[in-house]
Amino acid sequence: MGTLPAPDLAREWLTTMTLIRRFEERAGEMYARAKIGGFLHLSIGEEATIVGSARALRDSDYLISTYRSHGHALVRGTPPEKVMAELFGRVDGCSGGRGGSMHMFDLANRFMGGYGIVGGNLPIAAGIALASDYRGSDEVTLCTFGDGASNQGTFGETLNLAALWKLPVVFMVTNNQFGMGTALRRHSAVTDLQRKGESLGVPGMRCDGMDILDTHAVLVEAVQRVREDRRPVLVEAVTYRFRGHSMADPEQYRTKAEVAHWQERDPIPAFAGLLVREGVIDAAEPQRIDAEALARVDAAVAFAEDSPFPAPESLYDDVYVLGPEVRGWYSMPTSEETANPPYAGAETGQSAEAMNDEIPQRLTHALAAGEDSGEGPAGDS
Ligand SMILES: Cc1ncc(C[n+]2csc(CCOP(=O)(O)OP(=O)(O)O)c2C)c(N)n1
Ligand SMILES: [Mg+2]
Repeated sequence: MGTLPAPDLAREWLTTMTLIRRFEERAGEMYARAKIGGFLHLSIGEEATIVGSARALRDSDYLISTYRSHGHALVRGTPPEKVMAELFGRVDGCSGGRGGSMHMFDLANRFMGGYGIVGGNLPIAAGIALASDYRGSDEVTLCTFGDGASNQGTFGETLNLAALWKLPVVFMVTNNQFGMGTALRRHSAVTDLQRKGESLGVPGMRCDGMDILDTHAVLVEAVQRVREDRRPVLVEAVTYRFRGHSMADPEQYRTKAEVAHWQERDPIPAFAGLLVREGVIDAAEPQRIDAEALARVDAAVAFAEDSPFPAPESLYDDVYVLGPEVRGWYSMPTSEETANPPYAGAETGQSAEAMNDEIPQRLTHALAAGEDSGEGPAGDS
């Protein structure tokens, strides 16, 4: 267990964990009321892992996460209003309402997303770290992913390359005991996840992800090692998600008793109780912090409700990179650039205008003919 931080910091950690918890509870309610579409993955129970690790970073460091990343956006400083508006698919969301729950993004706060592909963020983290070194900075990238993702090909490929190229990445596997409905011991031959990078040249560390002090202490050490040595490490944070994998999860793979057992270690009351016992805060403060969190979440919902949906004619904005440096058949105009398409379809012999007009038309026809892949919460995400 780590040592207590200065009182202001300790209060901030408790405040942020409480905000994430209340925000996610409300997001779950809003999903049930159909205010939020697509999928919704909550990290309730994992707040100490999120806040303890992120607070080991400098503002100039990068954080990259998975589809379970509302808390990661909040801990990096994205306003709750913008996170809630993103969940609602509104234009004022942190990804302009185009990403939704799985694709939070906030470049200004160096939160690099939010990815729906399990393990998809690991190679991106290596790229960010390579860019940091290329620019000669001492920035570190913290890349979080799940226990299930540690079985992905990208895990081995990325850790190998990161070790070989000496990239400054802290890989943090958030071991919440399950990949969807499959328990760790049923999906991974090696359950001591901190050891999974050893053969790839990436040393391992472990923290108690239910304990913010331990998580923070271990991550401070990991970040410092990576910053100074410019070599990756792998940290396993042992935690538990109290809710289902996503909102559509009957949870037949675990018992209520098991969930209740882990809930006894709920990181928020545990830390609040410690701060009261140690005299850092008075006994009434956790309740005040909680009331403030609820008020902030109320404001976030009101903001999201008031924000408009993106305009239909902006559908093709920000889909493809346009410009003379990226030439290809896939270039299509955004609404601002329709007047002056930068593309010249030299390879196909087709004019830029013809290509650029054709693609949206084809999509529109396909949608009208019902050729889209359908919608709704079915599927396995
Ligand atoms: C490449 C890929 N395969 C499968 C899926 C479907 N899928 C979504 S989440 C998930 C489980 C991942 O578990 P874990 O890495 O432990 O993260 P957790 O959900 O527990 O945070 C799976 C298999 C996907 N999104 N991407
Ligand atoms: Mg998991």
